[in-house]
Order: sequence, then C-alpha cells, then structure tokens
Amino acid sequence: MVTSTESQLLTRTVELRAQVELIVNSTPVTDVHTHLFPPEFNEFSLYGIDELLTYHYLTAETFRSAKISYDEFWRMPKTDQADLVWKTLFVENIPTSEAARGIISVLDVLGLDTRAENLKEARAFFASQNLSEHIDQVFDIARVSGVVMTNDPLDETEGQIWNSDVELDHRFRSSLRLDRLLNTWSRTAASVVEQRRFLDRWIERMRPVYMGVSLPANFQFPAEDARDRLLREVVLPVAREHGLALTLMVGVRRRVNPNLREAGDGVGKADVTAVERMCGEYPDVKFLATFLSRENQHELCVAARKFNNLMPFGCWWFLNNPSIVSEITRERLELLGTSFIPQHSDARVLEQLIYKWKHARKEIADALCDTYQQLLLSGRAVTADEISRDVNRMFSGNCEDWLG
Ligand code: FIX
Ligand code: ZN
Repeated sequence: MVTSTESQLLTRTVELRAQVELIVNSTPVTDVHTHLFPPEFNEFSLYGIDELLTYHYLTAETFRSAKISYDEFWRMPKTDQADLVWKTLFVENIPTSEAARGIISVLDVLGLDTRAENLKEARAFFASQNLSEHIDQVFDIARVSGVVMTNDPLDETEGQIWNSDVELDHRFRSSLRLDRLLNTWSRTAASVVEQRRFLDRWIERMRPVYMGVSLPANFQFPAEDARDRLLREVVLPVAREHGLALTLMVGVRRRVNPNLREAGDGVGKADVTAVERMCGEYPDVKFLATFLSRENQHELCVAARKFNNLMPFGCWWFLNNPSIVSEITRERLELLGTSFIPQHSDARVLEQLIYKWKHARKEIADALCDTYQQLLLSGRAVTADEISRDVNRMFSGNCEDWLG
C-alpha cells in the first residue's frame, strides 16, 4: 500500500525547487533580533523613506561617494540627509550594494518608483499610511509573525515608557540588553546584589524572552575583569533562575570611526573558545550566539556540535550579504542539519523587514534546494511535508525552543 508521504516524493528538480521556494517564501518567521519598536514607544518606532535612507549602513556608503564633510552632513535635517543619500546612491550611482538594493526591493514591493529623481512620491506614500495598518501590511508582506526587540533598561527615555505600564503589541517581544551593564562597568558602581535586584526588577517589568549583549572582538572568558565577575555573579545566575537564554553577539569594534556615529562600528575576529567555555561551565543555561566576523563562522558551527545548549543564529550586520548568507547557511546545513536559526533582520526601520526577509529567504531556499538535490542524488527523496517541517523548525521552532 502506498502511504500519502511517499506519493509526494519530490524526485524532479523543477518540482523540488518550486516546492522549496513556495514553502520558504510562505512560512512565517520569528525574527529573533531587531531594533524595532511598536508605536507606543514614540520616537523609538521608526518607519518611512527618510528613516530608511538615513539607516547607518547607507550613511556609511554615502560618505564614500558624496563630497561632504561629516559635520556638514550631521548638521543637516534628516530629510536633507535622506535627499543626499538618495541622490548619491540611487540617482548618481546604480544602487548595487545590498543595503541600497534593499531600498529598491521595499519601494518595488510597495509599488513605488525605483528610478525616481527625488523622494516626493515616496514621502507622500508613507505620509498617507495609517501606522497600525501599515505595520500589519509590512508584517504580512515579510511573513514575520513576531519580532524580538532590543530593550535597554538603562536608557532613560525607554525606561520611562516601560514604567508607564505600556501595553505591548504581542508581535513585539522584549529582550533585556546588557551592553551598558557588561561593557561600561566602570560607569556603574552598584554592588553585585544591587545588580541582581536591578535585573530581577526589569525582568519582572519587561518579561523579556532573553537577555542579550554585544561583545567586543577581544572578549575573553574566563578573564580577570569586571565583566567576567558580572557574568558569573549576576547575569548567568539570573539567567538560570529565570530560565532565560543569554544571547551573545560577538566581534564588534565600536566606533572605529566616531565621525560616522552609529555607522562607525567595525568588525574583528573573535575567540569562539570563550563562548565554548561558557557553554561548558553553564550546561543548564541556553546560549544564542552570533559572530560578526566571517572567519568565526566555521568555528561557531563546530562549537555548536560540541554543546547542545548553544544555538547559532543569523548572519549579523556585515555578514548580511547574499553571497555570505549563502556560504554560512550551506556550511551550517552541512554541519548542523536544521538545528540553527538561519537569519535575523536586525531591522531598525519597520519596512526593512520586507527586504531583509525577502533577500534572506532567497538564499535560504537556494541552499535548501541544493541540499535536498544532493540528498536525492545520494538516494533519498524528500516530501513537501518534510520540507515544511525543516523550514518551520529553522524559522520559528528552534527560536521558540530557546525563548523564555
Ligand atoms: O549590537 C547590535 O545589536 C548591532 O546589531 C547594532 O549595534 C548595529 O548598529 C546594527 O544595527 C547592525 O545591523
Ligand atoms: Zn542589532
């Protein structure tokens, strides 16, 4: 008797590719790391063409082509900055970079002119949007079921919003960002006990799904420093107590060019063994980890093979380019099967969800297609149900398993 699954064995390449693309492009994703906020967070909630064009990826690129000084640029109002970015990267040049192509993808999906001389049409379009309907539309287009925010309890303005008992849209889940606590220890003189109480209080208020921190390229564990003590005496015990994962984003070198402000951060090869040791010493704590340097990706995969409390996620920041996303995703499939989170958007502006997921899904679908094709050549065909199972696991299952 032929079972239903066997009848759907995908043995022809064209059919296989069609099914993979259909499933990858229609499966909802949980976006495990973003800098997005719902409208209740006022100025933190960014959307529209001026925010899209003044995204720090594009300002960095604009300074390479526009004849303008840093001071002149930062003195300009945001709309003038956006006009200059558009003129420089989209009119006077072909928008070939990933970040620039992203804008084209967004405009195209929203039915706006991608070769416009100026931003008049785009500004009119975004100004006419009802924000809550626009959020629904963008989440729907990007097939994003929910995002995890980056919330800094030491940011005064954000802290006040949390203290005002803000009602959160369920699609926006919080995470407790610990950069100020762990990277600028010298500026916070509180005792270990006070720090633990501080974290307990904010966990109570924010209900975060994880605690997260970005760490420099020279991060070491163990280390003879205050950060090591804080991790051991505050953060990791609190993570264990609350059953919260710790998200480690390793390899950033902040402000290598301060004139570029947020666009001024760089990358450095980091020591993956520091994270390995942390996973080994804290087997009952779950870790999500992403490394910024391309050179660390293979080591991270191997570390995850050794420690099942370690979940590699995303192609972070300077790695979020199709050729590198493809390379990293294929390497992870070969070394980890589907036990990883292939991407996160790191979106700062709402509509970025549209291009970051459209571009990521393309590379993930291509990598999966080739993987299943090779499996077929090795003697095992897959079914559409099995592909759905794989994609659901990578797009939300692994993430939900790791989130508190
Ligand atoms: O540390 C982080 O969360 C980074 O993603 C940001 O600092 C960075 O500016 C960014 O937006 C990268 O995409
Ligand atoms: Zn980020």
